Order: sequence, then structure tokens, then C-alpha cells
Amino acid sequence: MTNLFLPLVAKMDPTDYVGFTFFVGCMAMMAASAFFFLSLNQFDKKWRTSVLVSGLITFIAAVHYFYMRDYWASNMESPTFFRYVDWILTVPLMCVEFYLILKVAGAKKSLLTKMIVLSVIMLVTGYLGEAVYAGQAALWGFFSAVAYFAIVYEIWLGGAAKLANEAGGDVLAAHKVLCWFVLVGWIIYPLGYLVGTADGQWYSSFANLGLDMDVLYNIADAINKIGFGLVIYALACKKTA
Ligand SMILES: *C/C=C(C)/C=C/C=C(C)/C=C/C1=C(C)CCCC1(C)C
Repeated sequence: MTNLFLPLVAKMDPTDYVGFTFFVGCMAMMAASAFFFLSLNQFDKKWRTSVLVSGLITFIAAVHYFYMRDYWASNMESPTFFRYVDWILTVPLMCVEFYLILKVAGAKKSLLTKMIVLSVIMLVTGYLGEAVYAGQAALWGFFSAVAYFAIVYEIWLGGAAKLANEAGGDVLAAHKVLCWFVLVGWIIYPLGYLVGTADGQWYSSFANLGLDMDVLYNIADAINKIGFGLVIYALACKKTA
């Protein structure tokens, strides 16, 4: 007789710490989304969009984490496709956050376009190196890193930095914190990439560091998506008070 009670939830190995971080990621992203959405009413109208975008970033991530958790639990391999779909939606939204807070100093659409284009280049080349041309992971990773540093330059020293200085006060302070997130929090991603694609590359020793690509990506997502959102939330609180 066929078993009609097919298991709907894949078994979890108690020592599967990668699966554990996917699980915690789901809950953290979901809780953060509820927090941002439910706080919306307390802010002045013009700050609501920024906090709404914070919630959308963690919400989109929450949905992808549910898929990634299941994909990992059923296949025991990296959910590269879902990972990059998540990033290609959420990273441009993080660029929108920069644009929204700098609008008070007169940020133009061209700043937004530039940052979105750079982030898409960064992610598409990263995907090609991780999933399509794994043999040339170093080269594609290099292209991706160039786009990443162009973003870092734009916010620390380029047009976005000038606008932040003009805005001053709370906006400048929040911009600075976001800059640190991009410089320090985002650098975890290329580290994860080096660990995950090390096989057969000149940096093959990264495979022996005892680190796991997905754990690094999951930790980085929690820090950056929720942390970013909280910086915006705190700024909206200050501006409303
Ligand atoms: C919420 C998701 C975020 C903030 C994702 C950020 C991803 C990156 C900054 C990825 C960067 C990469 C490089 C700089 C080089 C290697 C390939 C990537 C895509 C991992």
C-alpha cells in the first residue's frame, strides 16, 4: 500500500548548523518585517515611505528564506538561485533607501539610477561566477568587486557623500552609519564567495578556513537587512519627534 502521508517537512539533522541559520533567518526577517510595518503609523508622512521600504526589504528576504530553508533541507546544497533572486530585489531597494534619505538635500534620480545599475552589475557578475562559469569564479568575482567598490566610493566620497554633508544633522549621521554597513557589513559577502568558490582557484586555501558560504551569507543578510532597516527606523523616529 502506498504511503499517503508523505512527509511535508524535511528532516532536520541536529548538527546541521547551516540549516539552523536558514531557519533563524526566516524568523528574524519575518519578525523585523512585522516590526517595521506595524510601526508605520507613528511617523510623519514623508518618512513613512523609508520605513515601508525597510519592511519590504526584510519581507522579500523572509519569503526567500522560507524557500532557501526548504531547498537546503531537501537537497543539502546551496540555494544559489533563490539567494540571488532575493539579492537582486533587495539590494536595489537598499539603494532606494540612500536616495530617499538624501532627497531632503536634493538627490536626483540619476543618483538612484547609478547605484541601482552598479548593484545589478555587482550581483549579475557574482551570479555568473558562482553558478554559471564556476571555473572562472575569480574573474567574475573581480568584476563584481569593481562594481561593489564603485558603490562604496559613491556613498563615502562621491555625489551621495556630498549630498549627505549638505543635509547635515540627523540625515548625515544616518548616512554615515549606512556607509559603514556597506563597507564592513557587505564585505562579508565577497568573503563568503571566496569560501564557496575556492575549489580549484588560486585562493583554494579559503576552503580550509572552516567557514561555510551559506552561514556567512545568512549572517551578513541578518546584519545588513535588519540593521539597515533599524538605522532608517531610528532616523524616522528622530525626525518625527
Ligand atoms: C541583502 C543582501 C545584500 C546586502 C547583498 C549584498 C551582496 C553583495 C555586496 C555581494 C557582493 C559580491 C562581491 C563584491 C564579489 C563576489 C560576488 C558577490 C556577489 C558575493
